[in-house]
Amino acid sequence: MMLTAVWGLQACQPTNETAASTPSGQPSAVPSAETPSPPNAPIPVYRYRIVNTFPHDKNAFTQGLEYHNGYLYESTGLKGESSLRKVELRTGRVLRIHRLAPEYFGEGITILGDRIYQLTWQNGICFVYDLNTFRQITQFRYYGEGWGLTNDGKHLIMSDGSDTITFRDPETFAEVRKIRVRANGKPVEMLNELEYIEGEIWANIWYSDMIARIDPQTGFVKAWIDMEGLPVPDRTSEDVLNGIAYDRQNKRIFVTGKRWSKLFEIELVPPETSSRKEQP
Ligand SMILES: [Ca+2]
Repeated sequence: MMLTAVWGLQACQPTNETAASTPSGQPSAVPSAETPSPPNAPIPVYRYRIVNTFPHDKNAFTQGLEYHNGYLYESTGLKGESSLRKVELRTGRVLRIHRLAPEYFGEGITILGDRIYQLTWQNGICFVYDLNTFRQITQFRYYGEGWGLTNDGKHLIMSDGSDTITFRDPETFAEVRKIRVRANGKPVEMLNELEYIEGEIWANIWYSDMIARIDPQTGFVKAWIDMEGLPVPDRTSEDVLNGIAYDRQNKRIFVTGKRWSKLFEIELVPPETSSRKEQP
């Protein structure tokens, strides 16, 4: 029933609705992707080009990444090692750090206004900090797991490891709406770290090198980005891609992963017309 309702929703929309929400006429590292139509049309797979490589703390078990006013903000996980950090992009140097109490496992972060929101994995708590001091302002409780977090300027946008993304009120953390993420009608689960980029939700898929570009209205995957092949030294199977950040002013995309010694600025490479992939 849910699926029927979702398909019906798309059928009622003009085909260029999502493209129209993306600013046009300016150079961008993010070529706009239209939702494939009809819904079973092949989903384009983008590749990437490395523009810059920066140092990244090899000990950071990255669970959240965001760019704000010239700096990276990062959340790290694992009990006893979880933290919130302000990081200098060029050097990877940690300029400010708040360590979580050892019972908490840090997850996604996002900045809205002058607040930083930080999820925890299975603690059911979202911490809220002052952006400049990292002093805790308040905290919210939620049911279920916390994985990725971003925002669209109005709502917090949260993943929990399933195929569902939840929009929440930043003042109360109350649920506003949910979307179920689908690629050619199939659920896309393990949605992890998130970033809101030019009117799309980008989600890296846990334990894969794929990023989904998701329509925030329908939940449809408009495109994939295949990140396989990033040159990360000494990478183990646990050290997965898990960090997307976007510099809106300069349209720069950054990616990193758990315990990666490098952070990459990338540009997207549009797919060859013959290059198609159904699932990560
Ligand atoms: Ca992010």
